[in-house]
Formats: sequence, structure tokens, C-alpha cells
Amino acid sequence: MRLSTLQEKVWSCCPKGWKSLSSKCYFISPESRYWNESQKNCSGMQAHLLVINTKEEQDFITQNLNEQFAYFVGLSKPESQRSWQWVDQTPYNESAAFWHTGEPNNPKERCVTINSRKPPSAWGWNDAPCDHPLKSVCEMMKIYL
Ligand code: MMA
Ligand code: CA
Repeated sequence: MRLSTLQEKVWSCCPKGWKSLSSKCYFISPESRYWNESQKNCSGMQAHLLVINTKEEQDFITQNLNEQFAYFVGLSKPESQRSWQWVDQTPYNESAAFWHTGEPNNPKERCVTINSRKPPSAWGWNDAPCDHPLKSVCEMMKIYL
């Protein structure tokens, strides 16, 4: 980030309707789409599907989600690959993964969702089919003016 002197304000911003946390902006997409269409929808807005780097980031996002729904995030196992891949090339780190108990559980489920399971409001990850339409979350860097 640019250095600021005592007098100089540094302004950072997110598009209207996006949520702001730290250096990122987040958009909860209410439309249901396949995983690859969800990612295209984000990239059409100069964003990408949500990459979860910390539990704090996940907790901030899930405060704004509806427990009735599952949301695609930017983690998948592409056809040719055996390991999980974040859309922005962040290395997949098992110690910063927040899978529900028993997940991932199905090699045919190659796209990751975040959803709430009982006990009340426990948000976690589930591997799910890529070609079932779901809501999603987009993320982009803030812009510094
Ligand atoms: C669903 C589906 C799976 C998940 C299980 C957990 C029945 O399948 O969401 O991805 O692993 O539920 O019970
Ligand atoms: Ca699963």
C-alpha cells in the first residue's frame, strides 16, 4: 500500500452494494448458477469466486449469508487434477481448510460450497457437484485512490 503522511488521507473503496473487510470487497450473488458460470459471473465484474484465507474472513462472510442456502466458493478440483485448487492460485492449505465433519466425501463432487449445518449456524465446507446451480460469493481487491 502507498505511504501516507500525517495530513494525507488514504481512501479505499468497494463497488456499491459490496461488503468491505480489510483489503477486500465481497459480493453475495443471489442468482443460482453452475460453479463455472458463477466464476465467469465474478470475472465479468473484475472479481473471482471467494478465496478463504482465514477463519476470520470466513466468519465475516458467513454473517452475511442465509443458512437455508449453500454458496459456491473458489475452490475446486479441475477435471485433470487430483488436488484442490483455489481460483487465484493460492496454495491449498489443509490447516486453513474448514470442511464439515465427514467432508470432502465424494470424488464426483469437485466443487466446494460453504453451508450451515446443525448444531445451529455451524458454517463449513462441503464438496458438491459442479453442475448443480447454487448461489455464490465473489471477491475482489479494494481500489486505492
Ligand atoms: C448431500 C450432499 C453431499 C454431502 C452430503 C452430506 C446426500 O448428499 O450435499 O455433498 O456430502 O449431503 O450428508
Ligand atoms: Ca460432499
